[in-house]
Amino acid sequence: MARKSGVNVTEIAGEFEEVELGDTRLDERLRRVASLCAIAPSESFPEQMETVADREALYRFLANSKVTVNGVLRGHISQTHARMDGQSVVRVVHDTSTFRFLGEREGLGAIGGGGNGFLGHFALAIAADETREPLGILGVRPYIYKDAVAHRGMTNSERVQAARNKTRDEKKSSRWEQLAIEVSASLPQGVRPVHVMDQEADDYDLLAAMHQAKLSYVIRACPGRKTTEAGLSVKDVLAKTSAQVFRTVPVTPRGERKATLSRGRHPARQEREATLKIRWGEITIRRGQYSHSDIPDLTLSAVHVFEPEPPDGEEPIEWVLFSSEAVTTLEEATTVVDHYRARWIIEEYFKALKTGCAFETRQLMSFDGLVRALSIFVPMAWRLLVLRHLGRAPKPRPAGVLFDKEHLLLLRKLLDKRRYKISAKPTMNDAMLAIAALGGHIKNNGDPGWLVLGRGFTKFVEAEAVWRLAREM
Ligand SMILES: [Mn+2]
Repeated sequence: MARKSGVNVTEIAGEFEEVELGDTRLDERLRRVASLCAIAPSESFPEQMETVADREALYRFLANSKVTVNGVLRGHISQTHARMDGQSVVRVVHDTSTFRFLGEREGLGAIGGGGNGFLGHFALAIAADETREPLGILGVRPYIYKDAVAHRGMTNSERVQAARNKTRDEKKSSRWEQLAIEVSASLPQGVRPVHVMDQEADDYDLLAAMHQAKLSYVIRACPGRKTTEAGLSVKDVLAKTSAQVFRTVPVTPRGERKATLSRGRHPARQEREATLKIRWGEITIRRGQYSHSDIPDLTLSAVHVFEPEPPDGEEPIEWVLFSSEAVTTLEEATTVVDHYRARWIIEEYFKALKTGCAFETRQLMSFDGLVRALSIFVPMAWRLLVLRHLGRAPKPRPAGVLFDKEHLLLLRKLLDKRRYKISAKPTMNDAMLAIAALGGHIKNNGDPGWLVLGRGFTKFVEAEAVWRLAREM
């Protein structure tokens, strides 16, 4: 059932082919446990492992100190590089997510909002064209907040001082440029990465490090940030240039619950069409008093997208984006905005990992074990993401992008029993809905969520494995 290129919906083995954990038996064990996990990504380990021997092998694997995130992901990263074939620019979206676990586990740290867990900093490759196809994960850095413990009992000013005394490399925020530098260095020849980061990365030292490493980036910035022009913020400087009508965009509604959960960062809003304007220019920012950077100031491009006339009582849409790219025309400014618009896909990826692969329900008793398990789920979550992403693309794509003829035949047979009909020339959307239907999704209920899609996918992959077995006999 292999396809010539790209992605095949039920095959994960290729993502683990090139692993090198320093022990061939360990490599083989990884392939075995990964293939079992892939059959049912959302199920618990005891359910995924068919035999007692497999279960023991899995737990031994997850307890082995030779098993590292980079080692396990080697194959997936190299497949991700292969999927960049023929592309001159690739977006690399970076972000951090929190993984929360119930109960006492060894080595976890306190995380925001209460409870224990760890953080994972990720880099996800996304095609730079309008398909925005997720190509795979390029790097993962799991870490724990150690400051919470180290700073216990300190006064506020002692805490500030402790933070200032850290070198750039010791600072948590350096993970952004470190991963960007590392990921860029290993990309195939001729592929230029544009690194995309949210406002957490608007930090002088980080921007300076990106410049020194000559990396391309689009980073969301604080509109009120000071510039070298006396008393003028980034927004003030840009306000001196004339704005053009940009786009009309639908704004999705946001409830009170989300507003409360985000502590005001994402206020509640009504559904509306927002008319946006755009302007751009060059701005210069200066390093702060406690900066570790040896560059005194930085000149970069800034693009301002804003809603000049928001409805009464609604927060206006506003983005300021910093970029290394030259921006002198509307087209160039639009390119910067479009790079940033691909950022939300990493948020979807985190949902695929947490809900689609049920990562936070894993019953492993230590940070190290959980991190090893995470690395096995990284390629699986990516595959679920691709399925949902292509299934929801505004321009319908044929199901053949991800499914071969036999897959579709099997899907038809499985759904016949439920009197669910798939069109003769199915699109990716038809195929995604069909997979979700196996998980109990009802077509009229709109796009399937991660839970139901993960469940349907589990059933499909299981059925495919049985079918293949039956044909071999
Ligand atoms: Mn973030």
